[in-house]
Amino acid sequence: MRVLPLATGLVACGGGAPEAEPVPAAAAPMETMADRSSTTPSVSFVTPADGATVSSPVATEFIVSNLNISPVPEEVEMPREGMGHHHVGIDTECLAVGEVIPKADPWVHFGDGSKVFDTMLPAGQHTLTLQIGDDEHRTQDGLCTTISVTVQ
Ligand SMILES: [Cu+2]
Repeated sequence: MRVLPLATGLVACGGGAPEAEPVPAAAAPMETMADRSSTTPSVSFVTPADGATVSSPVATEFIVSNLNISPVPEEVEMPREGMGHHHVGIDTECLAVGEVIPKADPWVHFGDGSKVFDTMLPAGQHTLTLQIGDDEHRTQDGLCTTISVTVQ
C-alpha cells in the first residue's frame, strides 16, 4: 500500500466543479441577487421577460448585480463611485458609454432609486431599454440592456 501524499486535504476528484470565487460582503449589496461567481456589475429586467406578450399598462421591474442603486443626492459635486440609478428608454436603444441620458422623451429617470415602473404602451411591438446612469445621469460601461415585448 502506498503512502498518501501530504496534501490529502486537497482531494482532486477528476474533472471537479470549477472553484467559486467568494464575493466580499461589501461588494454584494443586499438588493442584488448577485451571480456570486462574478463581480462585474450588470443590470436586467426582472419583468417582463424578453419576447413576452404583455398587456398595457406594462409592469416593469429592474435588478442589478454588483452595483448600488441609490437616489441622486440633491447636490452632486462628484458622481459617487459604484452608485447609480435606473433609466428606461421606450422604443430606443442603449446610449453610448459616457453619454448623459436626456431628461426628455423617450427616457424616464428613476432618480429616487425606484426599481419598478408601470407604463402605458399602445398595442404592438416595443423595445424597452434599461440603462444605468451615475449621479450625473451618465451611462456606464456594460450597464444597459434591451428587451422587446409585444403589447396586446
Ligand atoms: Cu438619471
